[in-house]
Amino acid sequence: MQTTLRINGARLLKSIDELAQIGALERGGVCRLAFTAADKAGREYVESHMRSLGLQVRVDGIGNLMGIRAGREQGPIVACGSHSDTVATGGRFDGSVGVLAGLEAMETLNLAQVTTRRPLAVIDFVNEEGARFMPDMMGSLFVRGDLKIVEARGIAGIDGIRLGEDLDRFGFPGGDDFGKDPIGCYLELHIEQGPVLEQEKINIGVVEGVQGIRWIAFTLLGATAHAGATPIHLRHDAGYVAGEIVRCARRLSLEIEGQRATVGSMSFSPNLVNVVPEEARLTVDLRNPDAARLQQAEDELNRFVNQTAAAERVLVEREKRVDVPPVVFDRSMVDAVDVAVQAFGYSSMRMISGAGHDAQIMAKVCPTAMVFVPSRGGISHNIHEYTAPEDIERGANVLLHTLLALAGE
Ligand code: HGY
Ligand code: MN
Ligand code: MN
Repeated sequence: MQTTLRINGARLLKSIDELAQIGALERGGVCRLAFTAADKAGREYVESHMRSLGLQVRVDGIGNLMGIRAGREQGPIVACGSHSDTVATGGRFDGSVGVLAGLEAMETLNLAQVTTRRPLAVIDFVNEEGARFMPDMMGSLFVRGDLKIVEARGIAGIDGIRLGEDLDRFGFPGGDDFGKDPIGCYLELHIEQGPVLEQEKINIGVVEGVQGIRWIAFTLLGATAHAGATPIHLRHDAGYVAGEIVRCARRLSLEIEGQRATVGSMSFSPNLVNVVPEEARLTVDLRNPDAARLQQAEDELNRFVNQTAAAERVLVEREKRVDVPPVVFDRSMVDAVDVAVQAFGYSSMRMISGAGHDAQIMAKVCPTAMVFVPSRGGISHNIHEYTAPEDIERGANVLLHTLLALAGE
C-alpha cells in the first residue's frame, strides 16, 4: 500500500479546536447536547466545512449530515464519520475526531488531486449520545430504518421537551433520503474512551466489535411520609429502593463476567430533606460483550428490583429505552484497517469497544469497522478527555489509507 499521502495534522487539530469553541464550557470541555442551539451550531460548522471542500451535502429527515465526494465511478459510497453532539460534560474529541478526520482526509485528497474510483462520504450522525433524547445512536438508527420520524418526534427529552418541537425549532432542513445513495461500507475513527491502548502503550486499536447496550428507565412509586415521625416499617420509601438498585448495579458488575452496570441518572420527588420520597426515577445502563450475560444481568436486575420494591410496598414502572446487541464487525473491513496500520508500522491491537457507537448500528447496514486512538487516563464523557496530537494524526492517516483501499485505490 502506498502510504506517501499523509493528512495535515496541524490543519486537523485546528478544526478540532474550532469545533471545540462551539458549546465550550468555562472549565474546559464542551456541551452540545443533541438538538440544542449549540448542537445546531456545531453541525453548521461541519456543514460549512463540507461545502468548503466541494462535497455534495445531504441532510436527511432527522438531521444527519452527509458530505459526498464523487468518485470516478458511480456506486456504493465508502463512508466514514462519527458524531458532533456531546454529553453535557463532553470532551473535544468524542465524535469530533471521526467527523473532522474524515473531512481532513477529503481535503488531503483534494490537494493531492486524487479522485478515487468509488465515491467517498463523511457522515455526521445526529444524537449519537442519547443523553438528552433516548435512544442513543438515534441518527444511525434512522438511517438504518429502525426509527421512523413520527416515532422520533414524539420522544420526550430529559427536560420534558418533545423531539419534534426541537426538530421544528432547531431542526435541520432535512428531507434528503440517504437511502438513495447506498452506503457500501462505513469506517469510524474514534477515541477509545477507555484505558487499554494507553496501558498497553499501543498506537492504534483495530476494533473487532462493540459490546451490547441496554438502558432501562425505572419509576418507583411509594408514599411521602414524615422523615421523623414515621417508623421504618410503615414507610413506602421509593428513595430507599432506588439506593438499593444502585448497589445492585455495582454487584452485577462485580459478579457477572464482562458486565458493567451504571445508574447514571436519578431524581426524587418531592426531593425534600424531611420527606420520605414518594417517587424515584432512575436509569440503569447495562453493557456486556456477551449477549447471554447481558440478558442474565437484566434478568437479575429485574428480579432484584421486583423483590426489593415488593418488600417496601413500592410500585415499579419500567421502560426499556435502548437494546442494542453486541456486534462483530466485518472481517474484511477489520483486515483492511490492519493492512493500513501495518503499512505505517504503527503498533496495534485487536479490541472490542466498551462505548457504543454509530458503527454498532451501521454494522447491520453495510460492512463496518472502527479505528481507535488512545485516551489519556482512559477518561471520556469528562471535560478533561484528551488524546495526543500525534495519536490523532496516526488515526487519521490510518483512516485515510483504509478509505483509499476501500475506494479502489
Ligand atoms: O453511551 C455510549 O456508549 C455512547 O457514548 N453513546
Ligand atoms: Mn462517541
Ligand atoms: Mn460519547
